[in-house]
Amino acid sequence: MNVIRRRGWEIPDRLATPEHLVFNRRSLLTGAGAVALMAGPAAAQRVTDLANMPDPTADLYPAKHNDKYALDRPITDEKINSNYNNFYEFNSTKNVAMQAQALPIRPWMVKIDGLVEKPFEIGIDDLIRKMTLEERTYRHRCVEAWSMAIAWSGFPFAKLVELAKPLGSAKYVRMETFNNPKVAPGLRQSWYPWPYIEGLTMAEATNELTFLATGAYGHPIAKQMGAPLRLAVPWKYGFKSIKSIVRFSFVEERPKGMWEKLQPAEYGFWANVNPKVPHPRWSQATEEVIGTGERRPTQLFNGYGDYVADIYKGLDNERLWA
Ligand SMILES: Nc1nc2c(c(=O)[nH]1)N[C@H]1C(S)=C(S)[C@@H](COP(=O)(O)O)O[C@H]1N2
Ligand SMILES: [Mo]
Repeated sequence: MNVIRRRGWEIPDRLATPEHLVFNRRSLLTGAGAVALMAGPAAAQRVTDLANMPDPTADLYPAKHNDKYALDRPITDEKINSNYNNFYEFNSTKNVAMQAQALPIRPWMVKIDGLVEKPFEIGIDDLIRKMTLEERTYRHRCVEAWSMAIAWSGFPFAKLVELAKPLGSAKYVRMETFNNPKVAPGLRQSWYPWPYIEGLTMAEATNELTFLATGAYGHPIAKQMGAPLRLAVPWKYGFKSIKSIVRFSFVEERPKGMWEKLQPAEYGFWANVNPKVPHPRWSQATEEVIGTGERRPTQLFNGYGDYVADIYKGLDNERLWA
């Protein structure tokens, strides 16, 4: 007999599909949306409790480690990493961890559309269970000249492309973050051109380094780090690694990211790391390694040139670096 061991919090199979029906009920009862409307320390405690609510995919972590992408430095301490984040949907300081707990991450539908054989929507748990999760360590470099090293869990973006079945006419993937001003106050600040959008060429999207993270530090990814699904492109400045993705569209035209719309002279489409090309307002030559007090020289393509330099051959007329 096939005995399936189930932890107390796991939902029985008969309830597991369709995902959105199960979780709708749950989110009505305990949803972070409701919590966000409460105030005071009790609400803060509830928010923390919700953040610690068991994740339906928790059994998949820690994922098998892939040691191909070894680091030249220690992994950034998890406490430091999860308390120094950029997530402008919540606020524009690095101190967003607490506020980000108000984001409800179930149900979470991911839409795949545009130039594909057949557009579809898929629940995040169904999507994750179609993939084989692995763990990889990457270094990331923010355009603001700080860096971190992280152990992500997730799957190669190329696997999502396989699932999406794009048409030959697709040249770019456009990604979009959730846009619910009720849970994320930054989204009410109308001077930002929300929603957060980012884009990659098909060659970038299918490069072996391009990774969709569902976890970090051996468990499901924290909300402030972009739960439940976040991009990781370590050779580009941090703003390309879009968080909390709800939609992947395969398109012919180059997508314009939120930062590019806001400030095109400073933030372009390519945004590959290059220590020799300064940001209009500061040098990119070195980086502060968060949590260590150390400054290090920044490397071309953030040190990942062996994997990605070929993508950019023949693109000399493009502004590849910022
Ligand atoms: N949706 C969304 N994605 C985002 C951001 C954001 O504000 N909103 N900030 C970006 C920037 S500038 C960086 S450096 C990284 C930060 O990721 P971390 O907080 O996990 O270190 O997320 C990127 N992805
Ligand atoms: Mo960044």
